[in-house]
Amino acid sequence: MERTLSIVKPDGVARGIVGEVVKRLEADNLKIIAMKMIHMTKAQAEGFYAVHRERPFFGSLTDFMSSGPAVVMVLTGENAIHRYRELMGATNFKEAAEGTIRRDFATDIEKNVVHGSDAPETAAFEIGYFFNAFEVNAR
Ligand code: FUP
Repeated sequence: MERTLSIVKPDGVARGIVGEVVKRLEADNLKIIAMKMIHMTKAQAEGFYAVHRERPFFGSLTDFMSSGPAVVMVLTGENAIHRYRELMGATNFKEAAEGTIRRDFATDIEKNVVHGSDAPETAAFEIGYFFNAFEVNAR
């Protein structure tokens, strides 16, 4: 069983598509074992996306991620990291496969509705960034 961190980003929350994202991941048999709504500060968004700090889009991305509430979830399932990224679709919604969350709902390469961890090491960092052990319901 693998774990991954999912975020419904501020654009997804503002547009009322949290339920749609949850419906799709549950329909794919990914299980939610932790979930909460947060509103990141700019500094918290910078910490989360620290790997991108040298990229030209870092300032804009962290402004966006701290612009409103987001829903963070821990998902579990076999091959959960890859399976959730398949549901999300490519970073650039224009390249995302048909039927993916980003293809159906993203409006912009930055405002692309959802985040999902891309590897076991990043998943562990990202889950620990938002949740402590008592908040993750592993039993
Ligand atoms: P992903 O793992 O699909 O979320 O993509 P990345 O980790 O490569 O990028 C993180 C976020 O940075 C993306 F969700 C959107 C944003 N981004 C841009 O705004 N411009 C870019 O050119 C690339 C990424």
